[in-house]
Amino acid sequence: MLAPEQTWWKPLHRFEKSWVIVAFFWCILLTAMMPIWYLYGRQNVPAETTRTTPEEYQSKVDAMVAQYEIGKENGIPVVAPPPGSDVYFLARQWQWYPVLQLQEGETYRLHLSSLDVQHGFSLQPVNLNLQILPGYDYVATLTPTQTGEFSVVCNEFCSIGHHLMVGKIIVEERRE
Ligand SMILES: [Cu+2]
Repeated sequence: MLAPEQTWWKPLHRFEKSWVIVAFFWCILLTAMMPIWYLYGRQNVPAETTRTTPEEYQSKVDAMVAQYEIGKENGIPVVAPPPGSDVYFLARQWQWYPVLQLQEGETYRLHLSSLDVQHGFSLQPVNLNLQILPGYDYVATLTPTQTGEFSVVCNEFCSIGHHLMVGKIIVEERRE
């Protein structure tokens, strides 16, 4: 066994020192970007959150479905709520419910909540991502700007059937 060299520590080389300084300021910049992006980024959806319970939320969804159902798709109701209204969309293992049919250019208050565990609302191909938590009613104010069929996938692993969680939002041309 050889003892380590006694003078193993040597002052930093000029290059090493400059890289440490660069890395330090880069870390500070990236950390600062998080709140800056949160406050000024264009990606944020105007939203508000209130407390709810799975039972209360489920009854709001059921009431909307009972009132505005226009058909079924693979056993899931297709709902066309009036423009400008409060729209309730729920996540549960392993389904998005119901299918929403919205109109282009109209503003909706889209309520999102989960009946069981945490899910992730990911609207594709727009790539709008929101966290869905049980017990919280998250209200995003949205105005669809494109027509078509949009898929909602779950981007928060919610156990065995997670990959089967695909929902749909249909955006129709505005009716006069
Ligand atoms: Cu999931």
